[in-house]
Amino acid sequence: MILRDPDALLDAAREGSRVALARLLTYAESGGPRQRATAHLAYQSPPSYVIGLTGPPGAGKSTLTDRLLTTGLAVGSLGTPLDELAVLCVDPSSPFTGGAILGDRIRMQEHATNEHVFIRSMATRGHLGGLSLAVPDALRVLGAAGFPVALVETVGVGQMEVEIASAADTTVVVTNPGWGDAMQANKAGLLEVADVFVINKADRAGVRETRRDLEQMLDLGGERAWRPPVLETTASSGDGVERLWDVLVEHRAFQEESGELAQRRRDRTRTELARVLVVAMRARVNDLSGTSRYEELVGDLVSGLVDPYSAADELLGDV
Ligand SMILES: Nc1nc2c(ncn2[C@@H]2O[C@H](COP(=O)(O)OP(=O)(O)O)[C@@H](O)[C@H]2O)c(=O)[nH]1
Ligand SMILES: [Mg+2]
Repeated sequence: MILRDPDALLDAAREGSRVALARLLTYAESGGPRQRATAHLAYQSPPSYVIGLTGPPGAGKSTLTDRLLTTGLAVGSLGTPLDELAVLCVDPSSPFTGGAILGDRIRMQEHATNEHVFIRSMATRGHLGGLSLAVPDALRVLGAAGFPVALVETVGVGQMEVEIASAADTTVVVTNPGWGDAMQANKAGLLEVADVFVINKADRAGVRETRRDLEQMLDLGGERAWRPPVLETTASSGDGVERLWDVLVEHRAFQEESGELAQRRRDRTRTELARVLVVAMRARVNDLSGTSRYEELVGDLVSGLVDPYSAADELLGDV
């Protein structure tokens, strides 16, 4: 029997059905009444602890994520062994589930068949900004399904990617030796979201210069209770990955003890609600612009009987 009801699907997902979980995530992405019902359920459960990895294409995020899965499952989180981990691979630049995401799959192949790991890819569907609603919803679905920790890999370093990456509780910015060019454009944005910097491909030349650049940039950021550490990894061999995992656990503990996690989640919730409102308002505007009253007001505007602000006020009167 094929389940379609979000309630029943969530029960099945909690009992370990990956098929049910995958279907719920499809609902979360696709909009419509099922998306609403899924969100309604998902937001009633506590969220996963979300670790985001972001950085330019080719930086080694997928390879690193693959290593983190192994380490995370073995070492666990804050003294609690992890029975399962989820990964969301997000590619805002790709309209299809092709290219980069296929690469992610291959990079994480070792875990693709591991029953303790769930990997899901998301690419831009439909309207721009769709992902910035769909990713938080998908993460909540993972939380509701019972994953204590989820990893999110986001391609790119632009504002949009950074926005998605900031849906995480801990954000790792993955760089490489000679990182400067790729990230110059959005240095400030990256500095703002990074909790941890990783210089991956530390087996290559130029690590020292890159570290110096990053530390200088962090110096300019001033005093903070948590200064993002700059770590070095070689994801392809696994060097430095255990240290990275330890730092992720430390950052989580820091945030939980300082109250920063609760604050941060609240701030994020504020932003997410505003985004949902914008989408709802846009739909309302679309509806309004199809009414006869709208056309009448357009006529009045053309004739100079009304100004556009008063017309908008009138149209919005019953919002
Ligand atoms: N030399 C070296 N190559 C790496 C390292 N990590 C990843 N790579 C390679 O870099 C390429 C891109 O890696 P990938 O994980 O797909 O990067 P992503 O696009 O950021 O997800 C692959 O060919 C990897 O094998 C590393 O630490 N050192
Ligand atoms: Mg990748």
